[in-house]
Amino acid sequence: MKKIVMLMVLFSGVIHANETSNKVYMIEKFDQNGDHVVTQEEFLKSAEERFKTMDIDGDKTIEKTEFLQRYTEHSHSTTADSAAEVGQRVFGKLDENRDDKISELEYTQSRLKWFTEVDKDNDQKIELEDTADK
Ligand SMILES: [Ca+2]
Ligand SMILES: [Ca+2]
Ligand SMILES: [Ca+2]
Repeated sequence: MKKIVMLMVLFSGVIHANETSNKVYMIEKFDQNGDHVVTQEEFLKSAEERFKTMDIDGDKTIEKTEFLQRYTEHSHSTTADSAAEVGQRVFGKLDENRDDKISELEYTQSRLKWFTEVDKDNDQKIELEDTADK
């Protein structure tokens, strides 16, 4: 019985830590004017830039090869194999219509979904202390 409680505490701690680090990560990455708040506008702008970096041949779609190349370049995994594996999985999530290409719309939409998930109080801003957390 004690064990179960311990596990639950541990588990909820992990979830909470993940949420916070998700926000810290987003603010670090996407806050462009340095006010420690990421607005939806800032977020989408950086998504657009990121899309352009990944679209190597500039045809407004990210082909699977392009994605995997960029992904393995930027991945911190120790082996290229596992980076490619994770890349495949991430690609699958992004490619909603399964045509092995990520369109700008698919990319933006998945990014927006992420934004909405983190933006708990729904004010189109990611800040460290979302009002809904309190
Ligand atoms: Ca900002
Ligand atoms: Ca392309
Ligand atoms: Ca697609």
